[in-house]
Amino acid sequence: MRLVLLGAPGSGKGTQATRLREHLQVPHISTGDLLRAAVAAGTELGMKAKVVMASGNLVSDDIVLGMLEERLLKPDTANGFILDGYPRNLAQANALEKLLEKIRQPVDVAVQLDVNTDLLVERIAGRAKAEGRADDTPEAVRHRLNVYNESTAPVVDFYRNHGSLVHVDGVGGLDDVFNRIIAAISHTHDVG
Ligand code: B4P
Repeated sequence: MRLVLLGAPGSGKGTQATRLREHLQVPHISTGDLLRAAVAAGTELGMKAKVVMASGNLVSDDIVLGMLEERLLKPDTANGFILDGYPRNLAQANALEKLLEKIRQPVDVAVQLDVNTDLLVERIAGRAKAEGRADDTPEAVRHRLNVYNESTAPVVDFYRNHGSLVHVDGVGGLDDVFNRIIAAISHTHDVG
């Protein structure tokens, strides 16, 4: 199963991807996590990404694609993967399509998690208290939501046009949302 998880910041992508990884037995690849690991390791790429992420902007397409390509080429992706946080704009969507064509692993399904803005802000404020992530400050969150609406929302149409999009209501308990995702993707593969 090759699945792309789409949704605004705070829509539950990372949260649900962790559960889907267990259920589908394929790796969870989060570009946010890859970038945060590079920041924590203090690599040159991490130093560049740190400031951009804290401001709520997108890290440059070249950097993220290079990082993603390296990760997708690891042998554990042979049976599929869950992609979380990528693609975030149309250039990334096109780059991903080319890359996956090259490795003959096209996307099976793109899941868009729908959550209203008030709830997104509330969830991220909760995480800010719990984890203190640098990009969860009110200013950065406002900016991330604007970036999402301008750059990432068109990616939903990209997958709709490819016929691989499913919408899932992301409001509700973690188990409820998870069960909705499983039901929504069950037509693509045997997902148990
Ligand atoms: P990400 O790490 O992708 O962060 P995110 O959009 O906030 O989503 P995340 O997955 O972490 O949160 P979730 O919705 O699960 O990106 C961070 C930054 O990295 C970006 O701003 C950008 O700078 C950079 N970046 C990443 N990918 C990039 C790319 N492709 N190109 C360029 N730059 C890139 O959860 C949020 C909160 O909601 C959590 O506290 C969770 O517990 C809670 N929650 C989730 N589901 C819930 C539910 N059902 N009910 C109640 N709470 C829930």
